[in-house]
Amino acid sequence: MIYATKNPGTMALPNGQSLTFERPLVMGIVNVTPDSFSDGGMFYAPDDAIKHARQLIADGADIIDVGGESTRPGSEPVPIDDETRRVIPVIRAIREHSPIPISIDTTKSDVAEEAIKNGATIINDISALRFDHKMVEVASAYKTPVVLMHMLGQPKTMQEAPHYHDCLSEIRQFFSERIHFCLNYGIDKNRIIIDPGIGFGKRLEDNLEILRRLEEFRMFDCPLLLGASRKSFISMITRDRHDPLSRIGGSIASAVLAVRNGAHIVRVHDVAATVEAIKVTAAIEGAQ
Ligand code: 7PJ
Repeated sequence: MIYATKNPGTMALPNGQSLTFERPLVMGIVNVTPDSFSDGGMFYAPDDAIKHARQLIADGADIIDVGGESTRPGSEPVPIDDETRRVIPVIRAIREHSPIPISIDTTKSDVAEEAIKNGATIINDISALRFDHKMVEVASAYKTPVVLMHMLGQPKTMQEAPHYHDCLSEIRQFFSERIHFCLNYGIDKNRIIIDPGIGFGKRLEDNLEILRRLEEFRMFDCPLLLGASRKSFISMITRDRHDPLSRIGGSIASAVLAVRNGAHIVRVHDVAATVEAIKVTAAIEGAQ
């Protein structure tokens, strides 16, 4: 088992807190979107999203990821004002309730900046700072860690026949380029988290290969984040009726395997079950 403890490290957050990678961290997802495919927009109303966030914190989340733009395959971009209006009340309410680190899942610099001003301390950008050229300036100015996620194409079209010569080496190439980009703009290497982007312009075989060979991404010496929770590749294996709520078993299996293969952070919907699965796996394997 490749535990994060073999390469312990901490990552400073702009508010004086830090993330410590002595054990795998669980990032709980709070969607504030009317069209999120995995929970059917169940948490659209800010009050519901806030309640949900509190539950995830009670369930043992280490980070709360707040997102106001659905990035499911085929989804349309959301105007900046709408996205801001969705996420800010939720971020403020979480911050009033708890000191838990909050990441803002957005590709827009204005949304990220407002989120940071209201208590977010991590930028989670599925475009790896490519879609908005000002994002890198915000990250650099506020000294927030950034999650650089790999995506082939754009959310609207990414699942239309994605193709790779060599998926793993192309993603590694991408990380190398994006890490250099960040360094050139004054972002500290120790504020960079990388994520191969399960489901973002990937075929089933690509997703499986990424999970199987996740360890290879540790060559960058950056914490590794993985998000497989309730994603559609699970249904392709289980051939269920594409009810995302039935993907829990597959999500847990993916999270446990991701940790075993070197992930420092797993991004999940089902925090309680994931925390339990990771603890039990670790105990069996003698890590705690
Ligand atoms: C991811 C994400 C992911 C990171 C989404 C969904 C789609 N951010 N935002 N990694 N996925 N870093 O939750 O299914 O995999 S939105």
